[in-house]
Amino acid sequence: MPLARSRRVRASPFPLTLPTQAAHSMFRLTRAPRQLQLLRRTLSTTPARHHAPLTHTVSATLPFFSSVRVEGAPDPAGPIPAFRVLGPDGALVEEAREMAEQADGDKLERVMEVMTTLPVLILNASQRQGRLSFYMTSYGEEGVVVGSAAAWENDDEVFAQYREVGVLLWRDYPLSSLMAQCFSTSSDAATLGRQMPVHYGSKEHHFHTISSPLATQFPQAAGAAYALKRTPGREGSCVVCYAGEGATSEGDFHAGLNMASVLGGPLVFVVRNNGFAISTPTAQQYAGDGIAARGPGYGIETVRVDGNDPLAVYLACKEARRRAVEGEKPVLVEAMTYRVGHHSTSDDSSAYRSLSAVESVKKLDSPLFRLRRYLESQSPPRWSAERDNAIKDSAKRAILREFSKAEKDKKPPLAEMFGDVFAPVPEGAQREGARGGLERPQREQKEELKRLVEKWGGTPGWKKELAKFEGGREAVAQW
Ligand SMILES: Cc1ncc(C[n+]2csc(CCOP(=O)(O)OP(=O)(O)O)c2C)c(N)n1
Ligand SMILES: [Mg+2]
Repeated sequence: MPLARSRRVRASPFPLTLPTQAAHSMFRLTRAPRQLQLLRRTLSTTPARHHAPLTHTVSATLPFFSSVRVEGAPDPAGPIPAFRVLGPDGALVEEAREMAEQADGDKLERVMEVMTTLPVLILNASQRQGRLSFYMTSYGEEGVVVGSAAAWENDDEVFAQYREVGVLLWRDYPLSSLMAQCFSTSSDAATLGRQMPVHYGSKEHHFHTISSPLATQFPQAAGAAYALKRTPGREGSCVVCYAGEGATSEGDFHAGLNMASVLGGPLVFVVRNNGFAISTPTAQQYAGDGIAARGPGYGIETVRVDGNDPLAVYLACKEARRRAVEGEKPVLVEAMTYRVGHHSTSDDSSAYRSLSAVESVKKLDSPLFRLRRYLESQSPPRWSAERDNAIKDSAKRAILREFSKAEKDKKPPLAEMFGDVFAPVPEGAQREGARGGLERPQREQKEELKRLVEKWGGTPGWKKELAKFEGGREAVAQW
């Protein structure tokens, strides 16, 4: 058997097998106070906040438990249900009608617009492999990313993982900045051309620069929420922390959640459970009931949502944010979705999952299709084929225009590659062994780069690449 075949695992397109009945019953809503009640979860574990062991419930038997209890679910001790408002065919779940109709229609149209733009951006960026060194897509996860983005205020502080460019699009981050980051040009204001593509950051858009090491955003977000709580004038703001389910296997996830629950501060954790961490399927990532089951362990209010239902994501995140801000505490949202695209442009997922499973999710469960159908069914219709095409056309034109511009822009001088890593060496401390020692690794790296440029800089491939940097090869020679 060829290696690729033997490594292939059966993908579980779980959006199709979510405990929908349970989800529907959980959110059978009639009055607003009841809606809020139903998002509240009680646990079979001890109360989240108790002060003395004597307040524990006692039992004469050994009360082992292996699940959390969800009030309102048909089987309170069964799998945690996911909140759903729109079915895979886009039809409104009758029991959720009242809640769905509270959502602002204009906002949902904007969600649809941004969700429609996202794949156009992805397609045009990822297809240019070779011209763009690397890219990561959000195919299949548009509902989680844009549905949640719509629930935040524009000055909420976002700590993202890397697949959440839709949040920036929602906040009108200019395409020119986006391209400058992906092409590492001199106009890349946040990372000055030193970061890998898709590591966006923008102070103006309250979007903290993405870090490659997974899960570092959890403790950072916990700290930011604590800071927000202590900052006069920022009352009412919230921190949002996005991550994939794979990142939650890192120690930082646990440290971050514990810090957040103990220190407090308004914070919503959104975990995109898309079934994979590169090639590792969730079955090899955890043995419990996903990520939602962990929230109660940290005393954190939690909700699971059908991530392919943009409207449910929006409603759940809006409510999560309200609870986080009013309670000055963290709330966890687990969104069940599916990574339709490859992990990145460096990945070929056919090596570890069946392409037919991917195709069936694409056909049977698209977040774009669900919301589009819902908006088309409104009276008067809030969406149409013409509008869909017009948005795709204008997005494509704008993206290609910015793409061509960024491609021609110069990259910063090569010497700047080493800037901001070490503190500036103080005057008179150049000697090795003194504080000047800090400079040594930087100097060694520069010398190595200079040596390589001198050796290979004249070859056609290197020549072409070096010409893209301000000052080119000559700037290196002057070091
Ligand atoms: C600490 C650390 N370990 C490993 C990696 C390599 N890596 C990059 S993305 C990724 C998978 C993450 O999966 P998940 O959190 O589920 O996010 P998804 O890609 O599915 O959106 C891994 C293992 C890394 N960047 N950082
Ligand atoms: Mg994942």
